[in-house]
Amino acid sequence: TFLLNADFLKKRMQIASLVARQPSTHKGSYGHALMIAGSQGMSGAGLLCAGGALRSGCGLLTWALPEALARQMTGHLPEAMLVGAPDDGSGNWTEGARDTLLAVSIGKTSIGIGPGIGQFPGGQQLLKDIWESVGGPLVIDADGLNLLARDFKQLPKRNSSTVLTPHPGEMARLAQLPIQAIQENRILIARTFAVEHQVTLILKGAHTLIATPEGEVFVNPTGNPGMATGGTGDILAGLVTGLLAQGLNATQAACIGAYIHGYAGDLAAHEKGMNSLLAGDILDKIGQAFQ
Ligand code: NPW
Ligand code: AMP
Ligand code: MG
Repeated sequence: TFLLNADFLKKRMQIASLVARQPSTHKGSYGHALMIAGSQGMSGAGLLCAGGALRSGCGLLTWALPEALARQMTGHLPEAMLVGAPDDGSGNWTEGARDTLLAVSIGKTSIGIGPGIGQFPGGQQLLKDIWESVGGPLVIDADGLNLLARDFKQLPKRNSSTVLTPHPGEMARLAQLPIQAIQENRILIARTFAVEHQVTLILKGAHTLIATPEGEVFVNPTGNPGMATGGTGDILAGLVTGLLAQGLNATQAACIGAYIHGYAGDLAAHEKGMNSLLAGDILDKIGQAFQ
């Protein structure tokens, strides 16, 4: 078990080469992430995780969302390209989005799915199809995890990296254990799950853990209880997706993503106070955290 710190991120995770851009590069050098997030009533989750991906430094971001919501979101995040997927007419996801999502995933260098997508009829099958049919690095968070939880044991191994970002409640659903059991055995449960299912797991909460498919576990020291507020996890999902898009491996993206997310949370808490910290304040501090 390793404690993450700045020295470790520099030496083992090579964070400096991520932050220092080569002069002759262009946006095509930094990957194209796809974020599948948000639904009617949870457009904020989509905005926050798309924002996290953009602040990671990825070259391009496409945000896929239900088409009625895409119309409402036009101009809200001008840096993101929007793809409206067939929905129920009111901005909620349906299984009918499948072909659009599979088509738009082609050529993307990473894909993130789950924040604010809700639980919807056909959602389980849609998530299974994405798990099985989409190539390249995949990040699954929030409702994406909830939709997969019941079938998790039956899923085939993916050929590319898969990063899961559960909070303890989501981990309890995935592992089919009570939340208390998760919290009492965080390191053991995270490591066992990551090795058994060959995924990279970010088990969130105070002292977020990163467990790798090889059985390594990293403990993140950054972050504070001010981050216990809606939308903070959505930003982490976007940040990790955006780091993967740039070619970092899953261990690097998960460790750097969790560390920078918590560090940005600490900078935001210093300025606003833990009590008043908003998820959007973390987004605004990601750049300074990288510096
Ligand atoms: P409790 O309450 O203590 O019993 P859910 P969600 C537990 C979107 N959002 N330690 C907690 O337990 C998300 O992206 C949209 C211990 C409870 O059982 C999702 O798509 C926003 N327990 C959707 O909402 C902003 C912990 O987990 C359960 C824990 C639902 O996600 C908000 C709650 O989790 C949100 O991000 C901890 N550290 N943390 C927007 N602006 O659009 C959590 N629990 O039921 O999965 O609900 O996380 O709010
Ligand atoms: P979510 O529940 O998905 O919105 O994720 C919450 C985010 O805030 C995760 O990155 C957690 O690690 C972080 N967080 C929540 N509570 C705390 C805490 N008490 N200390 C440190 N980080 C926290
Ligand atoms: Mg969450």
